[in-house]
Amino acid sequence: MIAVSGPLRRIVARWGPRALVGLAAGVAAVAGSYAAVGFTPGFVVAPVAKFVTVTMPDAVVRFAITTLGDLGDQLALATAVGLSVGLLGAAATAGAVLARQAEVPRLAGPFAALGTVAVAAPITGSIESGVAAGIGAAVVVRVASIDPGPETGFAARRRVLASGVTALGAGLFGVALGHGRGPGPPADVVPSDGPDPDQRDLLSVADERTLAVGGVEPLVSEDFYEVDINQVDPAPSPDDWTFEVTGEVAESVTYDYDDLTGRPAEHRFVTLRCVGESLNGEKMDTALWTGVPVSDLTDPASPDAERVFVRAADGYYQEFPAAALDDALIAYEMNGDPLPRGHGFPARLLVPGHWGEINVKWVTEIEFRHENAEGYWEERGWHGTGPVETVAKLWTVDHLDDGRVEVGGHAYAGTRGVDRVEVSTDGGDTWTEATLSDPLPGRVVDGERTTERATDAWRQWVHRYDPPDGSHDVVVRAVDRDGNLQPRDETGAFPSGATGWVSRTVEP
Ligand SMILES: Nc1nc2c(c(=O)[nH]1)N[C@H]1C(S)=C(S)[C@@H](COP(=O)(O)O)O[C@H]1N2
Ligand SMILES: [Mo]
Repeated sequence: MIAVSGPLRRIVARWGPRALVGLAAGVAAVAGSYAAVGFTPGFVVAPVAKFVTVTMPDAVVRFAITTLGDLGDQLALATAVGLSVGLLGAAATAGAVLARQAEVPRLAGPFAALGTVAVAAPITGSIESGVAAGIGAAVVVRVASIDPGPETGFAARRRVLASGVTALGAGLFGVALGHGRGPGPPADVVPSDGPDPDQRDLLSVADERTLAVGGVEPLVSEDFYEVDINQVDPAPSPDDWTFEVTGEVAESVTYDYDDLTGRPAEHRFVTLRCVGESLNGEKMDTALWTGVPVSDLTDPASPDAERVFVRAADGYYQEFPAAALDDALIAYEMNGDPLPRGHGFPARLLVPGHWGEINVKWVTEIEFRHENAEGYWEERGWHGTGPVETVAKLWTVDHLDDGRVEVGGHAYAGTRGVDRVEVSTDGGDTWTEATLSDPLPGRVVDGERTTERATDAWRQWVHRYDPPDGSHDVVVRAVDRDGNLQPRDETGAFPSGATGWVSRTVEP
């Protein structure tokens, strides 16, 4: 027990139950919003999470990205849920208190609802979400009849309990109802009959070229990482979505989803890697993407400028040299299916050989410009608009039955291509070439397979050796097709990508 005395005790007695009921109202309000719109930008937690990210000091965001990784995302989401509960709970309480001051205590519920809607609707931009939040709060306030003046003891406790149980019920109801809300998976929105023959063919070649190494993902990732500035992804409908070419152009041009998907398609394997990941991190993945060359869409506008400013439906923006778009793709399919929502449905940019951050998802506009500007991450101190560093990752160390040790991973060098991966099992004194998977096949353009060449995709590597007695250090490094050795200098991810050679101590 905490000993509370004097005036403090009176405050707690007077406001404690009210605060708890308010909290319960907040829970029910958030649950109501979720029940109405599901995990979409209309969910009240979405704008709150955005506010948290925007107001968080850059250093904290950087720490979350480089050190906490996915845990950072989960913490941010949990914080946003907590703040949303507090915010809506406060709004509901304010409404209820107002009802009492206006001497209409019976209207505490409706007043709490009004208070909640007045906050939830504008911040979400969704009447539906706001009204549902208001209903949730009103039900709790009604059940608790929070309103009558100071009250202590048993009655107050009963009210708090009743409101808690109601909030719990609302929470369960909200989760059950909201789960199926929001836009369905893109494959439901855009009819898809799975991979077409070209895509099937390319995917099966990737399958054949995948080395069987336990603990190393196949050449086409099974679980593609996601990095987003928001906790809740946008969900533009392909019916409303447009893509515009603007700025220093002879004439602006706008395309809709049908314009995009109606054009001759190109399929290519592309690896993406996030500049914020640690050296041996796992924010590096590969997929078969289908789309339209960006130049097919920008050429009709006759752009005449050196820089581009690219915008997206989630408020994200990036700025980089227009030349980086020379061989870029606007992709609308991934591994033969419509882009998953988390990867940018209806369409995203793929910029060959560049860090993930300029591969803008949910892309809506390319503006040509003469002046330089900073993108979302550059404003926060990062330098991630350039080409990727070369890296060989060490993703598995396995003691085989025959006594040998198997080490393996992926290597990626952007459009330079991986030429070889070298492994040392003595801490870097001597080096051996690892076995590499064959490069992924070149692109298919309008049904025709181009001659194979260095693709902008990773390769797998594996090395098996007889271990020395005792522990030893395995080190790996890649060499690109221009003959550049992976940089040895060790730097952290901030600001322009982690460098160094990955090493690991192997015990006998
Ligand atoms: N619209 C938008 N595009 C975006 C981002 C984003 O938050 N919003 N994140 C970028 C970053 S930092 C990376 S690393 C890649 C990740 O792409 P993925 O989530 O498909 O793996 O998308 C980039 N494109
Ligand atoms: Mo990234």
